[in-house]
Amino acid sequence: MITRRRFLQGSTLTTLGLALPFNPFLQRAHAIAYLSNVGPLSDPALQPKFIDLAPNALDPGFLFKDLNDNGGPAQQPNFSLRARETVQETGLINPKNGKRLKTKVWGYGADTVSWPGQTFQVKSVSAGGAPETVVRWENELNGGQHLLPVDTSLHWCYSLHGAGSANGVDYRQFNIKKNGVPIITHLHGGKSDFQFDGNPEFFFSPDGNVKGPQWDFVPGGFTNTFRYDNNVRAGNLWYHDHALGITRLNVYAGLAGFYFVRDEYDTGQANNLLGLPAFPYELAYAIQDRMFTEKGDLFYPAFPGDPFYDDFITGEGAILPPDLFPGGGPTALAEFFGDHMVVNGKIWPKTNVEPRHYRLRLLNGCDSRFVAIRFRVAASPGATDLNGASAPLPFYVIGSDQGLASSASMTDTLVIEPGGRYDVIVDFSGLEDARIIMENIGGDAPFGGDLGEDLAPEDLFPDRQTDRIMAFDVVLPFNNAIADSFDPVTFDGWAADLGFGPPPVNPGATIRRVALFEGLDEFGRLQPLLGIVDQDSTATAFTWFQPTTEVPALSSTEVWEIYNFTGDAHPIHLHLVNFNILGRNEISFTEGAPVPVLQHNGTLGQVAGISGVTEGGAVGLGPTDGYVENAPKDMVTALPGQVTRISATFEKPGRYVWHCHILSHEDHEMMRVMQVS
Ligand SMILES: [Cu+2]
Repeated sequence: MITRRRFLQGSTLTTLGLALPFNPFLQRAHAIAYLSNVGPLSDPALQPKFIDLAPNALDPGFLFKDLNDNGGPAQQPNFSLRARETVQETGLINPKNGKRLKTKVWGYGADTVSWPGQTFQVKSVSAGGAPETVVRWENELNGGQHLLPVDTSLHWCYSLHGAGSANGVDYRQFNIKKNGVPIITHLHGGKSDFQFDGNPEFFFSPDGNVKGPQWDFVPGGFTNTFRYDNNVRAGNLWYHDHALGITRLNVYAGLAGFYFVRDEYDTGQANNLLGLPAFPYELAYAIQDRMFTEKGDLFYPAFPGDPFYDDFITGEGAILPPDLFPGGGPTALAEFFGDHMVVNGKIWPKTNVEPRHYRLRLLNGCDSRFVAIRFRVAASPGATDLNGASAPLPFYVIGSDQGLASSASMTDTLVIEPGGRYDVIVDFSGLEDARIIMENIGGDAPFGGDLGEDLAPEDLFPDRQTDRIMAFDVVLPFNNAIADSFDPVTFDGWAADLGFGPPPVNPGATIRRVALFEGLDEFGRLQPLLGIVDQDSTATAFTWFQPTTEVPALSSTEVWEIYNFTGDAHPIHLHLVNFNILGRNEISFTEGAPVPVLQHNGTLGQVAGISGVTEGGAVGLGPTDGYVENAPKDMVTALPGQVTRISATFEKPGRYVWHCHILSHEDHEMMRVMQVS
């Protein structure tokens, strides 16, 4: 395991060897109304565990109301939703007096909003659903300030300028105080036309007066009424904010929710052919990590003295000019790891279950954290930690991001990458009166591939509470009126007959070699980048606004070879498509002298020159390693020092994006345009 610190010490990028040219675009970062001095942070060890019930995102009361379930030639599902500020209880208490605290968050909703947003459940065309779901997105974040510190030095909505914004508008005339918070909702996993895909340069402000530059190139111009394609198979999509350079903060504030597609097989109803548990035995949980202040406010580090600041700023030798960063911030950090685990907006919740099979629809909605889950029987029904817990229980993985798997995989550990979704069957039968804890054996640090006992102490929080996520108390009596009919043999039979699993591979597919880099931005802050591997086995890194290099032909199938030259794993996401993860190989390469990387504001950052890229032996990753990938995926874990191969077909034309789903990375240039034409 290469920890971040060890990797950086060994890197060639220890000094900023490049002169920064005079740059007329650099301007003072706006210090948004936010105080670094927020007082003490909440101590996760003093917070209750497994007290509050986890809201089930598939509870009928939590579904958006216009569900198109009235049968017949379908009425078009139609939703009018808003993003707005609200206050909710996360389960946090004041440890001194036990009183419950309230947390200000942002949510999506219809009449009332919540974190996470309410759940969409729509029918596929094949199941009789309408061709499209229509959603009107209202931005009501007009309070004049963000909940969290905004680093306005990044390439973001209101720092686009004439040279870097496609429509020539200088967006530096806008700010959050005057114009409100820009948002744009992305349906993650959706096969959406490009103008409805929620790409970062399609943001819009609360009054709609400020619109991202790409709206100028859409026939008909700006609209906040989006159309989502229902001509897809059943899958576990999700929706979240994707505004340029501020996604990490908008999602952290609460802007995310589930979007389930049902079809004629995976109906979501009891007595489905596949024998899949249905509500109330189907549970949907968004797993996130957060930090809070002692008063219950969301906390996001950005100033000297804050968690990670020293690791990612001073520890790397970054020098933040005081005129741009008064008081040392607010600055983006390379990654974020929260010390409180949150499920559907509740810290360390629990759920009461019957002794039978349950279907869990799990989403990793964290900024940077890879989780690796296990299920273990606690030492006692009241235990709040894993001391004396059983060996991990076996469970089945039956699907992932965009649909069901080609067979059920038995495992006892499952790695869930940030942005990834997994469809899991857990059997609680025979565990009457027990408490089963969902454990996390992923570290509190950038993921390098190690789990559990292989983690270095510096990759774990002291007095770590993030080793547990939630609990399942087997205290409900078995309801004989509803059969417990999940059987992996039955599932595998249907999977073979109906062609579940990842999309088919085209042997003649074009091969595209792309790459992941870690460089430094103009201030010496770690800057993750995407780029390409050239014919001569050198590699070139690019920032977001540099000319597009990923240009798949419409309807073509391509194999993308993703070379990871960094010290960490990156969860890579392609919009529009789902893919087949073909495999991985070791790579070797030479890191040379730093080469300049043009930044959005005309300054130069740098990245180590890469040459001599060669491929080594195959790397096998399977269920026994915690990786289950035999399903349609739109996320893939690209491990360090490896090339990861995926195969995808590009079925709609237009301007899409591909990026790392570590939100702090995509906000800091680890995102590129993907133009399908
Ligand atoms: Cu990344």
